[in-house]
Amino acid sequence: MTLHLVSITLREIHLPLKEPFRISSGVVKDRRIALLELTDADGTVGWSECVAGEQPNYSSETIDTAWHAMKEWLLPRVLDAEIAHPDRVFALLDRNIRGHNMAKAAIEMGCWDVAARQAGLPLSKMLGGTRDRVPTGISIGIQANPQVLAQRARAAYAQGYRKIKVKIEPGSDIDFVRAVRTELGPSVHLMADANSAYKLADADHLAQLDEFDLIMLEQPLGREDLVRHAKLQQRLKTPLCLDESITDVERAEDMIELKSGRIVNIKPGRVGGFAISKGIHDVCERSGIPVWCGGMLESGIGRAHNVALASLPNFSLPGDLSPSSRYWARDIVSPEWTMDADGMVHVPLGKPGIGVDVDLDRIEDLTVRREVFGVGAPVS
Ligand code: OSB
Ligand code: MG
Repeated sequence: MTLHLVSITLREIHLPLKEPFRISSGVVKDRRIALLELTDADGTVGWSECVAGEQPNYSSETIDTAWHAMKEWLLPRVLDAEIAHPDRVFALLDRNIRGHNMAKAAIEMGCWDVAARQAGLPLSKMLGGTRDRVPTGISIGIQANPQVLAQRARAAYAQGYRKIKVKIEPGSDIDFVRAVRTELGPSVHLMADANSAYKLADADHLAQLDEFDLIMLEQPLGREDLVRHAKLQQRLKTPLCLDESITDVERAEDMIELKSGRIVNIKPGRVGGFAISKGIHDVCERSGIPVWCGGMLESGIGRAHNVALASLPNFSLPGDLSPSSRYWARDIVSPEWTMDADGMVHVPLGKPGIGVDVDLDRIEDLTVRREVFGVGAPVS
């Protein structure tokens, strides 16, 4: 099996969220999503999604920087190259190109879909997945007041979600989490995500969260702050989980060594794709650190990639994996992603690759920008 990509089409679609999603660093209403359609010399077509947002408020990347990085530096490296296995793609993209992990990941993950289809394997199996269902979780954005948040959380729990995550920021934190814990009772898996909104000087304030028995507190401090996260962890009972800080395998090793956190959120887009995600998964597994799959408000294509990754054995906590209807009036894949009565998403194991059909007509309707590279590209 060898990859030999002859054409990659980049499209930007606009997909309105059902409701705005607010985190400590910004709000998003309409997603601008870059999609990749990758064609191999043997005719196999794979799909992937770039998770970079419109604004650089989560990481430094945006859809526009990712588009630029793919067009100028990254796509030329994979087009017409003979690639023995998709686990080689990250190294090919990473040599002498710093950062741009979401752009690299989009290409790398598309290569995994192509390779899985060539091998006749579901993407989950291609990656080493062992589960056929994965538990869902919901990430609820910052709400106007604690009562509204508590009602949102109650409704989500009633729908079947196995984990409730609430976004927090200074001014919308302790009372908000208290209201949700009171509403849901003590046994529901509840957590909070601060997206780097605090400083180490807020340690005493954050320690007030300890009384709510959160399963974890995600990324309270800055993305480069592994040392300060370690100091904060010493002062909190609540386990810290790192998201933004874990950008590669070495950063996961540093977290473990420094005790900066006890759990890792793996987002394949943040770390440059599946090969590095698997590396982080393995390092954490050896150290007894649970991991779970984060989300970036993906369309049904990115969700397919996340579900496949979440089927690996050490993804032992529910991810930020919600059904299509939580985000969109209508998704761009069929069937849409749903959860069963137990709050589980089924891993599609019935066909090769991502396991859902891409609705090309709908994508064409939603497309606002399109560029073809390789075969079919305009002659310049
Ligand atoms: O920090 O996990 C995060 C969305 C955008 C940016 C950052 C984050 C999130 C989420 C979304 O929490 C989770 C989802 O996709 O449902
Ligand atoms: Mg997060």
